[in-house]
Amino acid sequence: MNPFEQAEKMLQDIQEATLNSIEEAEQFRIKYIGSKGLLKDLFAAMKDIPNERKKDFGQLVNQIKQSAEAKINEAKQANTGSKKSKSSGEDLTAPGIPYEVGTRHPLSIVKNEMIEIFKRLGFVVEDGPEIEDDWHNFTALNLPENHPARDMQDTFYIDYNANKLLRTHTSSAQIRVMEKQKPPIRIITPGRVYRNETISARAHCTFHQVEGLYIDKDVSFADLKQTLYYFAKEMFGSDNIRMRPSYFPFTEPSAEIDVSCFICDAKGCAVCKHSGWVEIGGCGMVDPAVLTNAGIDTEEYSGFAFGMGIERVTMLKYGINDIRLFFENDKRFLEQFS
Ligand code: 2U9
Repeated sequence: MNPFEQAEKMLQDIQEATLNSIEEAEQFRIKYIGSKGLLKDLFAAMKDIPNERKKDFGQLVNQIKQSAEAKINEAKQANTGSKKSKSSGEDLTAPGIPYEVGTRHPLSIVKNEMIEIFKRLGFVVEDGPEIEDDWHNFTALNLPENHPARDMQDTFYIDYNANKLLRTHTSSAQIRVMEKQKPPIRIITPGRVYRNETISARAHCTFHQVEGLYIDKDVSFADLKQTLYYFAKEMFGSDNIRMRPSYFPFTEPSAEIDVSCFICDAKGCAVCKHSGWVEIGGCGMVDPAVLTNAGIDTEEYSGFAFGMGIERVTMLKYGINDIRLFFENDKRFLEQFS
């Protein structure tokens, strides 16, 4: 066959071809117009065509190319759209199933917010073990054995004789920092704590705290108040706090911290029990006995400390009325914090 005959035959083959799938159309494309396809051979044959017939031959080759392309497009159109793929039986045009993106737990959101606020004041995050010993959880914090204040924090003992218990506050982590680091110390210890409490809407046997500790020369109660004032303003947008005298074994003087009710603007509501104030934690000047226990010279240094429950802060901020919701992993609850 001369090149003209070859070209005529190819055109006829192309026009008569039936392509039943995308895969067949692709094979067809490779065979005819692919980089090593038959059409390339025809173009190469052009050099052997006499000059006076080159134009006709060129037109024929172009016609072949256009016919092949049209055939491929036709097959593609006929085999896409809502048609099912023959190979898998899947509808390839069906919309995808979106990935479910998880959300941060509300306690993590609020914990991180609290950390950011205290970081802006120069506090550094520290951590400690959840399984503690008697010294770090109690004795060093001015709670010697048989001290009645130990009853305030019903303790889970892992092994009483082996001196292993679950920490009842993150203050134990702060004792560990004081033992290894000289002042100035400006730390917060966010973390999980455990207390043997009956579970109810207001109390749980495990919860989370952010405790803070600042030890340096000339640290005063005014510094403590200003720190908490800044926190309340950043966290709740409330620019008014008050301190009520209280008692903690590890601080003297001690106080409970109230913030003016940001829900009702202190006019009185269910959250503040119509008092205009909500309690957010406790605080005080570190008892000199605690500083001495941790090897810090009380002639040179003083410090303040504070503690807040993350659950309580979260409940206040989002108007949540049952602490158990935090531990049930109910998606309907958790998804509201996305
Ligand atoms: C050191 C010395 C003193 C931390 C403090 C409180 C007062 C307090 C409660 C708030 C709500 C516990 O989670 S809660 O139930 N905490 O009232 N915490 S002073 O005092 C320290 C800490 C570490 C070395």
